[in-house]
Amino acid sequence: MYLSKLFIPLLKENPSEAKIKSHQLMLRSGMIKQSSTGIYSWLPLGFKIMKKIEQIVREEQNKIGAQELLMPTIQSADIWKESGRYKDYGEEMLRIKDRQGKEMLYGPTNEELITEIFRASVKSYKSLPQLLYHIQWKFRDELRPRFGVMRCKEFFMKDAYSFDISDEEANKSYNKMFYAYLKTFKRLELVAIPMSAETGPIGGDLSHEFVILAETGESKIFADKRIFEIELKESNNNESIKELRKIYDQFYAVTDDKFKKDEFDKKVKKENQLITKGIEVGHIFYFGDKYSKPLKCSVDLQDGKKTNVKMGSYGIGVSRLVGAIIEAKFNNNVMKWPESISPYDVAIIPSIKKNDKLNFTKAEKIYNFLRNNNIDALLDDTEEHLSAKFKKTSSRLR
Ligand code: 5CA
Repeated sequence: MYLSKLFIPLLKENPSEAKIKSHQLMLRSGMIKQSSTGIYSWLPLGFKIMKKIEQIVREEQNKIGAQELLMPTIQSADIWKESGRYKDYGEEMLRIKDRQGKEMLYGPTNEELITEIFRASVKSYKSLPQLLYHIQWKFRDELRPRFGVMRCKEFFMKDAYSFDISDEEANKSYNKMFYAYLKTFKRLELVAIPMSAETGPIGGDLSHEFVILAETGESKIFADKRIFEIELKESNNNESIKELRKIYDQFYAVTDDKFKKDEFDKKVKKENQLITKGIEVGHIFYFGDKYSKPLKCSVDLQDGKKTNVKMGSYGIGVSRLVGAIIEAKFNNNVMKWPESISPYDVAIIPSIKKNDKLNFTKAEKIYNFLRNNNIDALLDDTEEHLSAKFKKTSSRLR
C-alpha cells in the first residue's frame, strides 16, 4: 500500500468522549469511527489488525480440533423461549419483529442456536465429543457502553461450544479450550491469567475469565503474583493439559465478584498478594445440561439409555482485543503492535526530493519485490521531510 493512498482519516485532537488511551488512539489514527453510541465502523487500518487477531484465534481453535461454522446474527425468539432465557436476558437483548410480526433478536450469544443445530442431527454417543465455533458479530444493548471497542453494543466475538456425554468427558473439552486460550494470548504477546469468575447470564458453576493487566481495566482482580510466572509448556494430550490446569488452579486468582478477603489472606502470603485491575479478553464456561435439558438435546448411550449432552461455551472478545492490546502495550501515545498482528510487515521510507525520483524508484522496486513475495509492505511515497516520515510511518507500523 502507498501511504498517500491509505484511507486513514486522522483526527488532530482527542475526542472528548474518549477517556482511555486505546479509545483515543484508535479514533485519532483512523482505525474506527463511531457510527452511533457503542457502534463502530472498522476502517481499513483497524479492520486489518482485527482480522489478524481473528486469524490467530481461528488457528488455535482449529489446532485443538474445533470446527468452524457460521451462524446468523439474527435469531428466532422461539429457541430462547424454549431455554427460558428470552425473559431472563432482559433489556440487554435487542428484540425485533419481522414483517410477519415474528419475534426475532440480534444474538448476544449462541448457546440456544448451536444446541438447536446439534439436536437436529446428532443422536448417538458415537458422534461425541464435538467442538464447534464461529466468529461473528454480537449485539448487547449495554447500559453504559464506554471505552470504545472495549465495551460496546456491537462487537466481534469468537464463541465455541463443546458437546460431551459425561461431566468427565466435558472436563477434557474444557481443559483443551483452557489451553488453546493460553496459547492464543501468548501469540498475541499478552499475559492473560485465567481467573475464577461468576457465570452471570450464561450460567453453570465452573468458569474462568482470562484477564490481562491494565490500569484502565473494568475488572478488579485479586491474585497470587506467582501465577504470572507459570511457564506455558507444549501440551499435546489430555493428561498434560490437565496437569497444566492443575498448576494454574493452585494459585489464588479471582475477580471481585468471587473475592473473599479472609480466603485471600489465608491462601496468599502478604508479599505475594496482588490487587489490581485488568481487562477480560476471554471467558469460558461449563454448564452441563443447562441448555440441553430444556431444549431436549440428548443422545443414545451404548447401553440404550439416553442422556442430555453436557455442554460448555467459550468466548474471546476479538474486537475488544484490539483495544486491550493497545492498553497493555502503548508507550508515549504510540501504539505498539506485536509482530503477529502489526498492520504491515515492512515500511519503506525513502527520502524523496521534488526533482529527484531515484530514491523513490529504488524504493518501489523493493516494494514490488516484497509484494510479489507476499510480504505486506507500506511505502511512504509522500514528499515530507525524512524525520517527519519516520515518525509518522513507523508509528503506524508499530
Ligand atoms: N457465551 C459465552 C461464551 S461464548 C459468552 O458470551 N461469554 S461472555 O459474555 O463472557 O463474552 C465473551 C467475551 O466477549 C468476553 O470475555 C469479552 O472479551 C467479550 N465481550 C463481552 N461483552 C462485550 C462488549 N459489550 N463489548 C466488547 N466485547 C465484549
